[in-house]
Amino acid sequence: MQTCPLVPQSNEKEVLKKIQKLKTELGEQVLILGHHYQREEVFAFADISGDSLKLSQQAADSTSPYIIFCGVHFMAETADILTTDAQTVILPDLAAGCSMADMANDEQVNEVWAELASVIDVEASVTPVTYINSTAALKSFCGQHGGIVCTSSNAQKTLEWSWAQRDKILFFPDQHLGRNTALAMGMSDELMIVWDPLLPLGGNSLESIQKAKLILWKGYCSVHMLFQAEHVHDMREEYTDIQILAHPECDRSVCDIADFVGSTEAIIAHVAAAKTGQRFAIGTELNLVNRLRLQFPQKPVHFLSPTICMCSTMFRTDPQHLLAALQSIADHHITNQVKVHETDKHWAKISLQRMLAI
Ligand code: CIZ
Repeated sequence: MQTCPLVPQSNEKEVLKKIQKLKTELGEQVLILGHHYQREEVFAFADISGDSLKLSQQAADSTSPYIIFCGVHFMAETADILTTDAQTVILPDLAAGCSMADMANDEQVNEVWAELASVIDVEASVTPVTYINSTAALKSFCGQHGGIVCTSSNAQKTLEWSWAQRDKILFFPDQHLGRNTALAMGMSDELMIVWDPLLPLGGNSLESIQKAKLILWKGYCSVHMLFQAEHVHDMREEYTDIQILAHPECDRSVCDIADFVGSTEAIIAHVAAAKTGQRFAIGTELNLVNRLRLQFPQKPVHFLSPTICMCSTMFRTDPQHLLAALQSIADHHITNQVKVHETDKHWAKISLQRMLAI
């Protein structure tokens, strides 16, 4: 794989001007997708912005020969899976990954599946569900084993679908999205177990595995883990009228006491629909919270944590990398292409299509 040589630039204004010029020249040849967590200077150039569900749908519908995905690696992989062979997906900085996605790999998930098969009839009783924040190999695993992909926007629907297929769910890699969603659906704690891939039987007894309806992989998002219940209490003490909005990747102790729990799209819609003057403290990635603050100056928006926590890998895509990606298209010398292996692509597409169908 070829990587982008960065265009040497010190003056950011010049870089932004060059991006605009190249974007205009390339016209419909290129579609720029921007995830909500992107920094403002990059986000401003997105033709379409959204969460991974919306962006994967847009990628699937697009006919542009080049798609520049301003996001992280798993998102670009998803776009490549859903687009045609004639389309090229580019990730401006190939080092833009997701530490949570790295918490479950293909080999580990296959080992856990085999371990489960040693104690229960795994193919007949377990639906594997992977959060979209995962590698193409895990989406492929789900495709092959009758499973599905989910995002934080459709987690409840995908869990409903999955339990309609089989009695149990193996949910990876984010335990918090799985747990918070199931709790909101009324599932009791006794029916959920956490599987630590480093321990025999995930650290569980045979009896608890047999009883479990939801097996949660021991993964997490390090950014959302920084929000704590005491931040919610502190905000409420300072502002009596405040509403606390939390992302479902946050710990249960935060989600349980928040006024609203939802995906980025749901959080944005909630703030947009609120009455003027409503104050919010939001527990999700900082770039999105700052954007909401600017977008809704009549609705005071606070970051839920007193310490700054932004997704450092999301932050990697800067204007310089975006410019280099556009330049590589203009020069007909594509760099930073993300291409999923054909075998994974086939099965991963099946699990993504199951998600898009519900
Ligand atoms: O689904 C996504 O794009 C992510 C990672 C979070 C969200 O809630 O949108």
